[in-house]
Amino acid sequence: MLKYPEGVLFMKDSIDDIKAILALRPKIAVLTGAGISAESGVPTFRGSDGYWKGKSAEDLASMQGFSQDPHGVWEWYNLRRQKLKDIKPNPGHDALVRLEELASSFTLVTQNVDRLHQQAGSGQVLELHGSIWPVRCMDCDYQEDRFQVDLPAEPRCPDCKGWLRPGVVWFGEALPFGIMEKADHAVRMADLFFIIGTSAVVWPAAGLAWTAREAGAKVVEINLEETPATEVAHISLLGKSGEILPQLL
Ligand code: BJW
Ligand code: ZN
Repeated sequence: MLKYPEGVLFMKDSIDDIKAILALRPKIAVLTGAGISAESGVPTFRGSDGYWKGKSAEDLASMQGFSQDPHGVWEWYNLRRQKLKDIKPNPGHDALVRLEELASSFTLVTQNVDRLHQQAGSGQVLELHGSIWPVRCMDCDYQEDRFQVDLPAEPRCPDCKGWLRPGVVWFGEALPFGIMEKADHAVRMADLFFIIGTSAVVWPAAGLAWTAREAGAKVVEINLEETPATEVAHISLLGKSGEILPQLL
């Protein structure tokens, strides 16, 4: 663990304190959520624009939701895929690429499925909830990245004609094998942990904030509003991540 210089007080709103830690080349772990992509034009899940035809993420992003209405759920994903085609990373994504250069080790953990971190140039990204671009068959082992946005409304497997589904993690499903262990390890090693643009209500991702605090990291939250994770944050910066993150560098 880093020894912090005298005078670093960890005020709830102090950007200078974060800069002082960054000057020491800390080990950094970051967890991002939909809020970091909001300024690129990607709707968040639990904001006013998060509903689709009156349905919430909890209704749509589950095997139950898909079984009840596969056509409707694919319509939702196709719409999101189409939107993403014209969307670019924003200054928040870019700032995380530069933050990586200031750290002695850096792990970016995201709940986002939009791949905007990778598009911005972030190196290794742990995608806890998968990605919207791969499709996989529900009946056989077929899977591949499909970057074309005009998928049919009921896409079928070319091998067995079973239903294809997006390569994301729905409620009640396990996260990709081994990924939580990697994220947990990085967070436990970190001197500084950022939790950015997430409502911190979806587990196990949200639990990383509590893990970071228990393991001794300084926890910095960046969000438009307070969340359940604010209680474990040493520093809580209220505002847009695309405006706050560049100020740290
Ligand atoms: C800005 C901003 C700006 C806006 N700047 N900020 C423990 C307790 C209770 C429940 C559970 C538990 N453990 C597990 C559960 C169940 C469940 C869960 O968490 N439920 C709760 C909701 C109650 N979790 C699961 O089911 C997970 N699986 C699991 O636990 O498996 C166990 C298992 C093991 C072995 C075998 C089988 C099972 C899986 C969770 C999957 C979540 N999937 C989704 C959909 C992904 C696909 C898709 O995209 O379609 O992931 S749901 C949706 O929520 C999506 C997101 O990644 C996730 C989190 O949302 P996020 O990113 O936080 O977005 P928002 O909209 O909620 O918040 C945005 C925030 O940004 C807000 O705070 C704004 O203020 C802020 N903001 N603009 C800064 N400019
Ligand atoms: Zn198949």
